[in-house]
Amino acid sequence: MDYTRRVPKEYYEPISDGGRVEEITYPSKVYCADSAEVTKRALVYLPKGYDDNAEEAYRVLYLMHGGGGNEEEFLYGQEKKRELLYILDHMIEDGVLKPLIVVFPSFYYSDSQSALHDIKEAGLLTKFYHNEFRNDLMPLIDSKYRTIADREHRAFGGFSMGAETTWEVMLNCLDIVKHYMPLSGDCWIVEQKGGATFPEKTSQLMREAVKDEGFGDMSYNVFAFTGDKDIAFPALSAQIKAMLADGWDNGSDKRLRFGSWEEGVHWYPYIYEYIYNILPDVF
Ligand code: FER
Repeated sequence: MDYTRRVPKEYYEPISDGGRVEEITYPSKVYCADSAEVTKRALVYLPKGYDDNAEEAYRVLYLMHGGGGNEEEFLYGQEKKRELLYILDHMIEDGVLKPLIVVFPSFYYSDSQSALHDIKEAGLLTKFYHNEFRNDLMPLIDSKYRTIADREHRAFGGFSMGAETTWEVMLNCLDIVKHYMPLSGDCWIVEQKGGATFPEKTSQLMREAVKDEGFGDMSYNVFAFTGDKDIAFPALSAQIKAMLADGWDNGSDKRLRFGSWEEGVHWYPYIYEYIYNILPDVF
């Protein structure tokens, strides 16, 4: 499969009747610390036609921002001209992508301001995020929207610290999510950037985590992508190499694919290119 196509230029411009974005808020807890109650916010992309087809149910992609970001970053980030929203609209309009729901949550919460600039604190939030996903966000999405509510039709992806979140969700939620899209970020189960410092140990601990949760036999589908000039390249590529040597890809029901984009750096416009290329094959 060719994953090196460029997002067509016109995809960065809005279409006249694309999807829409809703805001949701929901009760959650500070799972990484004292379990205090907090209100969280997420944005939900509903594809064109969602309101007309009362019978149709949709697949759901959860997409997590990177360090210092928030639930708006993927859609209304600094690179305003390159909004992912338009790209999704165009892909669906052109039949490249089946209509789907995309949920944009955040691992930060209202009192976690210091974690915006402290990568270690952010790492705690990403490590524990899977609890919020399983207990609070996913049930809400499945009750509020017309979703196909099974693991085959759920994907979780993210950029940088959102990729760290993605790996942690994989280790803890394989029973409810089959597809993963960690983009430009490694798994910090051993330590920060442990994919680079301890690739074999990272793979081994990941395997043990999956086994401990009773997920040892479950199928999965992982698309890990980054750029060859990305600051996450050394960590992610070393981790994937160790995982492949460790048998994480069996070629059929356990799939782990790695992609590296020429000249790609650690920023959203490249992430959009990866999503454009791989999303049609993720589900
Ligand atoms: C990585 C490289 C960089 C990574 C995260 C970062 C989770 C994040 C950097 C930052 O937010 O400053 O491999 O993996």
